[in-house]
Amino acid sequence: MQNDLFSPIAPEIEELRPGVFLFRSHVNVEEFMKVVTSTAEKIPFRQMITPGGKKINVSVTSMGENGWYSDRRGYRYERIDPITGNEWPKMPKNIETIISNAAKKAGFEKFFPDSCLINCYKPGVGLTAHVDKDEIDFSQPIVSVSLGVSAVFQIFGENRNGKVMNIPLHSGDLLIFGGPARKFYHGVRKIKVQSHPLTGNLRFNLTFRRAL
Ligand code: MD3
Ligand code: FE
Repeated sequence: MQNDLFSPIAPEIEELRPGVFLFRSHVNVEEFMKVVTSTAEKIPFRQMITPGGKKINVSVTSMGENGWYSDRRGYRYERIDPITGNEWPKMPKNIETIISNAAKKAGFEKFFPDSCLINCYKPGVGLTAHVDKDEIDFSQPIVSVSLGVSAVFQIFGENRNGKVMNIPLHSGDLLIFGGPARKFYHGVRKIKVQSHPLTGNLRFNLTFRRAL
């Protein structure tokens, strides 16, 4: 792991709260960005509409067997992209292996993601506090990978009006939410104007999930 080069005795994983595991600078950013680019070439980033009719600030696309989708009919996972009528791009095996191996290290032995939601943040865009509850099995964790410019990620806990934990996330960081944390409220503060050699002023976040 990259971390070992700089601090051999530092633990590779930090458990921030029960069920929240942070792996700093864990992934090869160039390798993951290639997958983001090739996915977006097939299914472009787009802003979805909430069931209430509001446009979501974050632009999204998906890869894997199932893609997250939202419109006036609700939040859900779809096997076929309703816009292009095509299957979502495949999740590369090597990427899936990196993710499931990280999950194993956090104690999730059988995590086989069938969906990866890719979020794109422009400066000024954030995510308000929410819970991810469109997936069937909450015993499965969610594994997140951050790419590009940095963000402040927020963990609220069981309800959104408790004490907030602010966690800076940088390119290459991998975060796992499982167990009690799987149903925590969380969000992302508005992205500041910054620059990254591979993404310009953008931040990408990949969330690997067992959807169905
Ligand atoms: C905690 N994405 O896509 S990733 C999302 O940085 C989402 O784009 C954020 O929240 C982002 O739904 C945060 C970390 C994350 C992902 C899923 C979670 C934290 C989570 C599910 C449950 C609890
Ligand atoms: Fe979320």
